[in-house]
Amino acid sequence: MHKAAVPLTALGLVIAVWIALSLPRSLPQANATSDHAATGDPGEIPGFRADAWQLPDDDLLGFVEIPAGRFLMGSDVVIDPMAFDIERWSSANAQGTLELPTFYIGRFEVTVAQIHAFVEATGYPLDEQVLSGEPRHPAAFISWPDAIAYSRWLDETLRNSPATPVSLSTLLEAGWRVTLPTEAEWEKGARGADGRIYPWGSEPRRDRASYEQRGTTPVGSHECPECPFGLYDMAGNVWEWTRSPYQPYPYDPTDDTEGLENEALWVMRGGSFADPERFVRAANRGGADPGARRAFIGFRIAISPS
Ligand SMILES: [Ca+2]
Repeated sequence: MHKAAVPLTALGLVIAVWIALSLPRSLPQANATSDHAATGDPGEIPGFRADAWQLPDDDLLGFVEIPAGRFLMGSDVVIDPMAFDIERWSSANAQGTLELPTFYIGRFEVTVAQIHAFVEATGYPLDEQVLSGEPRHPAAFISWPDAIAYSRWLDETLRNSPATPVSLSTLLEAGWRVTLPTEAEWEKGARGADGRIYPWGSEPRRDRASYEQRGTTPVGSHECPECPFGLYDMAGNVWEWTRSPYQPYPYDPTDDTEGLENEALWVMRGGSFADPERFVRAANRGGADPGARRAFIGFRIAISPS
């Protein structure tokens, strides 16, 4: 069953995001150089595999296992005074405990180089705003349908390629799929089980994330040894689409699969280079029109059992 309309408090953040979405579409990229061919092959990038769709060069092609178990979702304004009302779990409880099965999520945001591999394989129409980005930066100007299209292509590609690691093939053959994370999966990946405010702890840290900056940075630029699962840029750099429609809490997994044709906004998480620290907290929830293509919106992928 669907809940009632998004409450007024939620609309406040939605309006804030709408204002953000009305910013100029072409913000500059940090560290940009002019020697990159706009639509050419990105070639070899250290730490990534040109022979494997520019995915990260490790045993699971950049997918990180998030073990099954409970985590604390949402925010208590007594613990985190910067929390928005929409992060409150219910009138009775500020936070909720949610049990998730094992899933996998990308160590990094999806890069421009990975999008090139997708476009070259499929001819999917993406314009120069996406393709002219630096290869190791997060892909931006990505709409929700664009992110879904990439996920579906990678799902099919990994299923059918002999280059896919056996551990990933086994998951896919068992019915798992490459997709966007739900907002619950995303939040657990960002903050772990202990309810921390930022991926690294309770205080904002400029050495751990890219926020209040003029443009994106290459994925993985900010080491985060304190982060629970070793994921990079879960705070800042680009907002990340999820496969969850924007609904008031308490979070209900059935909202992610039922009645989606009626949804107007999709959840994105993590804040961006353009946002203040309040927006890059792990529990913050952004909502955007699925067709929005903006300089500060990208995504990361997951492999989910459901
Ligand atoms: Ca991010």
